Amino acid sequence: MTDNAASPTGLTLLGLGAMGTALASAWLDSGHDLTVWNRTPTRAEPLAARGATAAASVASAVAANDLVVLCLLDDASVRSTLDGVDLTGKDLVNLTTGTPGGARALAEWAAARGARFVDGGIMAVPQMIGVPGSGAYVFYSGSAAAFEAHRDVLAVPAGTTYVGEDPGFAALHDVALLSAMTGMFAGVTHAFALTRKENIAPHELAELLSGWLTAMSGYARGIAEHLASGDYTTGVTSNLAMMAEGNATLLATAEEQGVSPELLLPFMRLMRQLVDDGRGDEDTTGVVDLLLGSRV
Ligand code: FVH
Repeated sequence: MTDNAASPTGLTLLGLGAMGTALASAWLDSGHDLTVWNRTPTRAEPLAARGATAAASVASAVAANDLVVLCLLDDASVRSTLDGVDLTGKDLVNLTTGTPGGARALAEWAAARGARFVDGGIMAVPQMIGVPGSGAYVFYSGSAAAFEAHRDVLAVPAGTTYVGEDPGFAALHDVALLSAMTGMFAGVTHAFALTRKENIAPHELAELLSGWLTAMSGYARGIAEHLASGDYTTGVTSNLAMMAEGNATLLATAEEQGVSPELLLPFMRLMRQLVDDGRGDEDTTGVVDLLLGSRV
């Protein structure tokens, strides 16, 4: 839920790419006193015309407010942008996408400079920012005190989901969801390849895929139940033995249609390994353990 009714307060935003500009726009729309800086200064001009203060340097932008939000390309650009700038007493909220380890290192780097650090993982594209009901939200982790101090301001462009004091957790949640999305993209891509040469309209297939993937979305909750209980056989309706046989049909169909199975094979091999280990009565939860090299 966005909260465009938050009391207007001042903040600084470093980085005015596609996402940074969308964030800036939401804060301006809600009446916040916004100072912006961007490496390429012309990107600040449209925002300045709408009331933002365009700072001439990173140092003056940071000095303008206690809350400093960063939305840059990567961790390296965050460090190089803030290099040599006085961060004493500042609250840094880093919305730049990075790894959990990178966020933890940045938190230490910020603490050594007297700043509190909150990392964020944006679960949205720019078009969803500042749009009530769009479903946009941001995972936050790191300093709970800093997050609480700025929760209302941070809730203006997108919903907020705080996932813990570990500064790496926002990135870890972000990447976990993006990784699942990548697997879904792979499956959808394979499905379109299977039907591409036939008289099957892409839009029709898209509707069918959308409905089917929505219907299958409970899969994640089933895995969670098994991981929580340690019993991978409870409530299994489609077991591995059956699915592994079904995989042979998927692969044979790919061959008939002249489609490479390369997007499917890695997962199918791990399913087969579990069946060969005598675990055909389970579902795919055991693949989690195979990926980790052991059962946690
Ligand atoms: N756009 C999206 O759909 C995704 C949604 C999820 C979150 N990501 C992450 O958000 C970060 C910013 O993404 P963006 O879309 O704003 O990216 P760009 O439009 O490419 O803008 C990049 C900004 O970073 C500045 N920049 C790049 N390198 C440096 C540097 N070495 N020093 C200082 N600033 C730098 C760049 O400045 P300029 O090119 O205009 O001078 C832009 O302001 C990102 O982590 C996504 O993964 C977006």
